[in-house]
Amino acid sequence: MAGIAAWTGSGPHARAKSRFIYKYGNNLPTSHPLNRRAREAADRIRKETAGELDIRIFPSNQLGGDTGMLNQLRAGAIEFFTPSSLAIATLVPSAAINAVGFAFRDYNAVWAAMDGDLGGFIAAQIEKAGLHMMPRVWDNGFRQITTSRRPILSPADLAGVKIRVPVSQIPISLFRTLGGTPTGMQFSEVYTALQTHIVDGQENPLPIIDTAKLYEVQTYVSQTNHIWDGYLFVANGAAWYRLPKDMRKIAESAFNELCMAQRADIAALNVSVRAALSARHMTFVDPDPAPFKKKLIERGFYRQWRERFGDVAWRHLERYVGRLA
Ligand code: X2X
Repeated sequence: MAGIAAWTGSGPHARAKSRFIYKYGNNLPTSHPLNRRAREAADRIRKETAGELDIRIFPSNQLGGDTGMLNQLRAGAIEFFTPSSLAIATLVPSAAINAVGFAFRDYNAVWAAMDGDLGGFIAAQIEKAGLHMMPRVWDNGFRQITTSRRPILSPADLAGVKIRVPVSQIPISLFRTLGGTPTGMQFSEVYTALQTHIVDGQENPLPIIDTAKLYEVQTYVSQTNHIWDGYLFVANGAAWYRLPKDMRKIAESAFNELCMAQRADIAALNVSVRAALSARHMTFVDPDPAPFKKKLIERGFYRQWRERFGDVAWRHLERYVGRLA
């Protein structure tokens, strides 16, 4: 970590002698709302604790890829990390229950679930793994497919398409079932892999396609909305409970409030980014989700994942999205 400067520390209390200096790593560029709002939260926490809790942000995979950061979080080498639902699944499989393909249709259902029993279920699973999750889940977004050669309009178009997905079982299973050729890869490798055509495409929400400049190396966007993905604000359990109670309260309320602002940022971007990316010469298509879902049902995707997640997790999900298969 030598030579890496945190993206923080310019506030009025930055030079106060802090009792707790905690590191927070993530995989996104500083221009993404997750980082902008997390920085506001860290500034506010520093101020409200009179500089005693100083959270230093390391964005853009400075501390390594998701797998590395998850290991560092468990070991206590970093105190905070925001894995996406897909990334946390490598450690807490049931925490990715919201990432079942084509489960959520819109944000009303997403936030009802994540701020309700489904989110509570996920938080409890994470706590059991020795970590602690802030109650509010931040927005990554609905994932969309980008490609370089041709747009994806139906599952048949995925045949022979090498598509990068996060290192996680569920998106690998999803794209394999749909007939594509998925490759699990850390986000830190994605831009170069697309640029050098190691893969033909990838899938991510529009705000990431924009802030990570994937439009420079991709041509088509297929708005499949195939997975709704969140960012879980997770702390190392021991490090979290080491903080005095009043400090935890300050931190949790700052994270929760700035999370709501971050969700609003993403909602605004969901409206504006399509035009911005079109202006950068990306071509958008809006496939009908029905044939994708049909193929998943026919090939037993939901049956298989129901078994893997277990009935309890599955019931929590179906309460918000209806019967899946
Ligand atoms: O790796 C990705 O594609 C990203 C940035 O969306 C996640 O964090 C899962």
